[in-house]
Amino acid sequence: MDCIFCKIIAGEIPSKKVYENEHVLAFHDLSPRAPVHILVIPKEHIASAAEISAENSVYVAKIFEAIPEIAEAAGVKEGFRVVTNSGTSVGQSVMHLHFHLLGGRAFSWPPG
Ligand code: DGP
Repeated sequence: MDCIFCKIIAGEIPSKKVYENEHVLAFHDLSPRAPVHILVIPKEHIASAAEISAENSVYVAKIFEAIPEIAEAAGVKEGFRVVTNSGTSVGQSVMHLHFHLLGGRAFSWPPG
């Protein structure tokens, strides 16, 4: 499968890893939008949030279990944003489910 994030999981493309367990990998975003910008992804290929189901939702649970630890290690546990883009119309560019963990600056709400 021609998926950049599957290749990162397989170690075929380098990444700056910050966290890994059986289900989850987290690494620094290549084009950071904030002082802290980490991508948290499932180790199984799930195309987007629109493809989450009862069969694969354990990966989502494991991701959100890991996020407090990742945020603490990044120094932003007191305030961070988690966002996922699902679909090209809202900006998804890599078709492997990923949660952006952003912090280290102020963010507007609602997002633009
Ligand atoms: P999105 O636009 O929501 O699909 O976010 C995809 C993010 O992935 C974007 O912020 C840039 C990042 N990205 C794309 N390719 C790579 C890569 O090869 N390595 C890393 N670390 N990040 C990547």
